[in-house]
Amino acid sequence: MATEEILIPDIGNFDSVDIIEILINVGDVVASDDPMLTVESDKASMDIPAPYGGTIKEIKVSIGDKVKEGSLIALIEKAEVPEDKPKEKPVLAEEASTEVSDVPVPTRPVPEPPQTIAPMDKPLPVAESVLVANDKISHASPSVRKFARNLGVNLGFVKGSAPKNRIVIGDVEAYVKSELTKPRSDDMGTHFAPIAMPNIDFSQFGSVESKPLSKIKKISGANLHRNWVTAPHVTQFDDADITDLEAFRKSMKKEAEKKDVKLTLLAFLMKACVNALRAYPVFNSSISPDGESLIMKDYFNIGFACDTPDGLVVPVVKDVYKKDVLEIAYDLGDLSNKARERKLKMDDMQGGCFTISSLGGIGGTKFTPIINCPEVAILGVSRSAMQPIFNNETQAFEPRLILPLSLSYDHRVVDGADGARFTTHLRSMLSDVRRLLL
Ligand code: CAO
Repeated sequence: MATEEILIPDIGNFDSVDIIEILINVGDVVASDDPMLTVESDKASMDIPAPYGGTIKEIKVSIGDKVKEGSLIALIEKAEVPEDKPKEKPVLAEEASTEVSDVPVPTRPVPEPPQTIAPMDKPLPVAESVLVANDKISHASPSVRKFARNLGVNLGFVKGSAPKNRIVIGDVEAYVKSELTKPRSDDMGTHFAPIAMPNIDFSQFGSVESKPLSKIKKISGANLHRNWVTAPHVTQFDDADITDLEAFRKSMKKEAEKKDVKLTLLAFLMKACVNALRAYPVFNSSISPDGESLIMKDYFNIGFACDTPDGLVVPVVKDVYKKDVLEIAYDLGDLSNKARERKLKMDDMQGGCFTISSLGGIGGTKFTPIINCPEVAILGVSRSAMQPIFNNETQAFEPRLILPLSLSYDHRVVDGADGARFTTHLRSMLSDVRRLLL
């Protein structure tokens, strides 16, 4: 097979142009018309195509060299295939914009490129690409544009490393690599992607041990993270005077025990929450999957966060509205036992409308619970404590048992005013046991 010289072809009215990129390596097998080099004048860039197919034996130029028509580029071992198409003269990018540009030049003003990154798996539609990737913003040769276009990369987002910020193939590859290593999220099209967590070797600071996460922790962790980033949370705090309620509960405890029921505060809280959900039905709703409407629920199933040795689970007490406090307390005890013995069935954890997370048996004054989406609100309950409360009628401080409430709600669905109305309603229910049990 013959070794042939490849020369710079007729490049029009240019005496000399700079080589800005070499797209071939020794040993590469190229086909006729494959781009070999990119050259640039002071006005535009162009690719120099291979005149015929074959194997590159030697490269005779370097980046930065000045070349003109007839300059020797490379030696090629010509493949023995018939030439089937006539050679075309290479054209400067500015002379042939439709061939060399990956997008049409916009006819409307071009805004600044957006700061967010276009997801790699969903290339921008052409109309959007036009806004950010055009010759005014990204400076790249036709072959680089073609390469980027094949990968769905919007050049408006790629930083050029060559002189005059020109984008070369390596820049596109580096951009793709950096995008692929970023954490991804498919969160309702918000393109929210937090920066990667640093990978720290903690053993450099002291002795460490690696413990695998339980299955429950992995599942609940993923759900909590999704809910946290999906629903804009607001937490409304309030205090309820439960002095009378606690006195009543304690007076009923023995009677409940005879029926094998532990009458806990949580049962009363469930009753109060259903009363508030009926008064403010928006709290008993979910956003439809398309985000266009609210699904209002006519049933009242209340979930409760339950701490187990394996992690957090949320069993659901069904039809709370139709049950009295003893029945609710019975269900609570039954579900809590099942949760701790890992005997909960799928059905025991489905169908919730609203959740209560009670840390009162443990301690703490206030906390901000994460909504159990697609529910739209959750009530956090902290430890009750005796406090001196001023009585306007007697004009004196009185010791009262105060229960701290923390209501987190999804601000896409619930307004702040309704959040405050809901907790006000709750506290009035909890402060007046007669109304609660009506
Ligand atoms: N203030 C003061 N004392 C409280 C209280 C409160 N708000 N709530 C409960 N207590 C007391 C109770 O009076 C009870 O004492 P008695 O037996 O004398 O009545 C004691 O604490 C233990 O209560 P309990 O925890 O057994 O019962 P409960 O109904 O209050 O709670 C359950 C049940 C399942 C909610 C609870 O066991 C639990 O798992 N809590 C943790 C929930 C959790 O992890 N939430 C965080 C989720 S977000 O990460």
